[in-house]
Amino acid sequence: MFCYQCEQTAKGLGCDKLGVCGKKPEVSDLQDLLVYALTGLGQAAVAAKAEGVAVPMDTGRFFAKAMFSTLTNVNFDPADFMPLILEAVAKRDALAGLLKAKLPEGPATYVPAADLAGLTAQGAKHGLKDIPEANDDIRSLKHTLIFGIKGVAAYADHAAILGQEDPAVYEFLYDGMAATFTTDKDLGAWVALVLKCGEVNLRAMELLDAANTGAYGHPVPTVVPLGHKAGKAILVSGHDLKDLKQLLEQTAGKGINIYTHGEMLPAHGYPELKKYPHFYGHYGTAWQNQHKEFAAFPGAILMTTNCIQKPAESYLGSIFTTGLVGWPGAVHVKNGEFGPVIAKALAMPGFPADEDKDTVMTGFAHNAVMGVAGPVIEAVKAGKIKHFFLVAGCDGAKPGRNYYTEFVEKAPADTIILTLACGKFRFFDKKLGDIGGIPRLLDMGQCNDAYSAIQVAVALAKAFECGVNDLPLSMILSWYEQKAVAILLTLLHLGVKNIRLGPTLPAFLTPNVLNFLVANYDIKAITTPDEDLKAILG
Ligand code: SF4
Ligand code: SF3
Repeated sequence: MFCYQCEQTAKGLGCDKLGVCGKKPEVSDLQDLLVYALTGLGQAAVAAKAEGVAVPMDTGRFFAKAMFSTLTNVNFDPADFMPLILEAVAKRDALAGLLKAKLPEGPATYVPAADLAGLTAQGAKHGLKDIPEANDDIRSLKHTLIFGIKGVAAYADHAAILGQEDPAVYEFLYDGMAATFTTDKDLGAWVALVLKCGEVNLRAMELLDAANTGAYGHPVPTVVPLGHKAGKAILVSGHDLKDLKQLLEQTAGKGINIYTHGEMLPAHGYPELKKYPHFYGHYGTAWQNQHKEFAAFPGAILMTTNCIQKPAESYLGSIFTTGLVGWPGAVHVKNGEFGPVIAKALAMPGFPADEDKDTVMTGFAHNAVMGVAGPVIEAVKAGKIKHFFLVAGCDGAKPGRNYYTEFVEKAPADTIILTLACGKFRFFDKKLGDIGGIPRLLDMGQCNDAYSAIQVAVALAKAFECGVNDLPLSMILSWYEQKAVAILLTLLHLGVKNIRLGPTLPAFLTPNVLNFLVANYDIKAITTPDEDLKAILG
């Protein structure tokens, strides 16, 4: 195995014996083989386009789903990868059968082994390091593209689940993956392709925004309790709002309260979700604290997407996976078929008594923020708001991530903090007060709601008749997995400069690629909150 797609990669170089995330070599090799098989499907789709043969929409949907299953902390179950590999090859062959051209040797002609052990052995020969490329910098960009595509695929899959699709997004997934096996592009062409991935990700996030708001309404500012009510309980984690909606429907009137965990927190702001009286509050913090927090939860737990960690024995029997998520030994239920989760919750003790704790606010997505754009612009003009910080991105286990807590604590009282994704759990319950009625801490949503932050930045730039880079706005980002890679590429595609990124820079960027980003985008690594605040605010 060799994997360095996420921020916690071993020694900042790569996991080659066992993933720091818990991914075993077998799963890593099978994921590599799935990516290889999908590259072959991508090559067939590119050839089909050249011959004017239409690629079925469901091929794109499958491609996104399969790619998403290789993202960090999604699926750790070797058995789940065999059907995906076989389906990728079957779809490739179905397409190839319609073509006049002969497909090139390699991923497009690969024949899968008959069993899991054989597939694993094949996967060991088709890893990231086996992609044909002699130039280190281009290899770095090829890997960046693959990781960015995993992020795009994740958002495209989420959007497709709610019926929002764009064939142009799927086409890019094919083109991009097929390109990783070409050797005729120079460095400049590779930079352009990686930025194009950011452009396509913006479209995928736009589709997902339309999907979520179309199905459940525009989020509204909402107070979310962090305590609990006496009674049976189910905890829902991950990003998939449809799973949550179906669970809310299926538990109505059953005496079970539903709590969100991690990236599901912003779901409380959606009108069509918040209307359920048994959709009560939020429990716990970010994904890396599962062991402690899940062990103490007295009900069933449902993981709808990333990030799952190895379940502790104490709650292996009460954690359920759905959709693309898998952990060997944890019960998997089909999307929407939550009977076993409900039965488990009813059999478990639940919370013995009410407990009032603090509350937090969410629901400041683009529609809600645009609704107060007038007062915000006035406050900026009057000098009451001096600066906006987008402190956003993933959380993780590294101690260096305290930077983000401290940064928010130290940001002056005349600044506003916009946040999104699970990195917010470092500071989401801080009482930062308000500026003339505008809360200083605005939770815009999940990681994909970076789309909201972009919409707001563009609207502010329009109001002040300047470019986004000229706004009193700084982006302080934390990354962990490949959705964050895709978002970063979107921001670069939009020409956003001066991004501060941490806690460490991606291992897959060579010094030359990094220098290019520094020279063209002034992207920098975080230093200390004091130094960075001083540099930004002068
Ligand atoms: Fe290592 Fe991250 Fe890959 Fe897991 S996903 S194997 S932690 S680089
Ligand atoms: Fe978090 Fe996994 Fe990235 Fe959606 S839940 S942001 S890390």
